[in-house]
Amino acid sequence: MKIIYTKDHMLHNPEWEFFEGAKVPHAEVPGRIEVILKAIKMQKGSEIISPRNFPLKFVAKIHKKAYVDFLKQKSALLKKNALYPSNFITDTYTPVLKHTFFAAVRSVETALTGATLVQKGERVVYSLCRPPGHHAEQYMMGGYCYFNNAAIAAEYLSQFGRVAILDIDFHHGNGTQHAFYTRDDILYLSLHADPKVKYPYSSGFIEETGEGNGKGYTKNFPLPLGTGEKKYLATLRQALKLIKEFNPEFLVVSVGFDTYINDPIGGFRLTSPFYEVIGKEINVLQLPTLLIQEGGYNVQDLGKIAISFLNGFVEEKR
Ligand code: OKP
Ligand code: ZN
Repeated sequence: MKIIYTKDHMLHNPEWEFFEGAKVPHAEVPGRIEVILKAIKMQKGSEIISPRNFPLKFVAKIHKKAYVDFLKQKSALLKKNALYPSNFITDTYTPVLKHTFFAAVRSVETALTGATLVQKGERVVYSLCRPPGHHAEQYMMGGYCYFNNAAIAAEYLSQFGRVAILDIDFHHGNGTQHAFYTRDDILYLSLHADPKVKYPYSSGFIEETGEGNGKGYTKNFPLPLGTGEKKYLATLRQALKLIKEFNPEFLVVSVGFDTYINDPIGGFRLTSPFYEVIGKEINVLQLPTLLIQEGGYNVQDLGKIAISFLNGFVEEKR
C-alpha cells in the first residue's frame, strides 16, 4: 500500500490545551504519527511517499480566504509561544503556533497527494495527515483541526465522480458535514459519540440529514458512550449499505483511532484486533479508497491499531 507521509507535521507541536477551565497537556502530539509510521515501516509491502506541493486554491475550495490569510499571518507573527486567537476559532483546544500554517498546508498536501493516486487507479492509499482536519469549518479552526484534509480531498475527487465519505473518528466531523451539506454528489456518513456528551456538542445529531439538493446525503450515527464491538459493527454495516446504494466512484475514510478502548479522550470499547474487522468490512466495497488520518490519542498503542486496520485491506491470496 502507498503511504503518504512527511516529517513536516512535527513542526506543529502544541503543548497545552484548555479543557473545562484547566490547562492540560495537549493530546494531539507529533508522536501519534511517528508511532504509526514506525509500525508501518516494520511491515513489508508498504511504500512511503512524500506529499508534493499543491496551490492554495485547493484549500480555498473549502475554506474562506479571510480565514486562510488569518492563519498564515498569525503563524508568521508568532515566535515561540502558542496563541489562542479570539477570531476564526471554535474552542480552546486548537492553538496557533509559528509553524501551524505550514504544517496544516503539508497535511492538506498529504491528503491531496493520496487523492491524485487514488484518482489515477490506486486501490487503497493511506494519507498520514497531521494535524487532523474533520472539525475545521470554512472559516474556523477547532478540535485540533485547521484545514479540512478529508473535505479538500473529497472536493478534489468529486471532479471525477461521486464521492462517499465515511467518518469513523470517535468525534463527529462537523466541518466535513457542513462543507457538503447541500450537495448530492458527496455523501457524508459518520459514526461517533453522542454529541450531547462529547465534542463537538453542536452537531452530529440524527436529525441532520442535509439541506436542499443535499437532503438525504448526510447521515449521522451517534452512539452512546461505552459502545462495544457488536453494536459498532452493526452500525458500520448500516453505513456501508448506504454507501453501496449511493454507488460512488471514490471512498474517502476519515480514520480515527480514538474509538479504541484505552484512548485517553474517547469513550468506546473497541479493541485493537477489531480494527482489522472494520478494515475488512470497508474493503468489501472494493472502491478506490483514500484513508485519511484523523484522531487517535493512545500514542503507545496507535502502531498496533493502525497495523490491525491496514491488515483489513490486504487482499487474501487465492
Ligand atoms: C479531534 B479529533 C480533552 C478535550 C477534547 C477536543 C476533541 C478534539 C478531537 N482534553 N476535546 O476528532 O480526534
Ligand atoms: Zn476524534
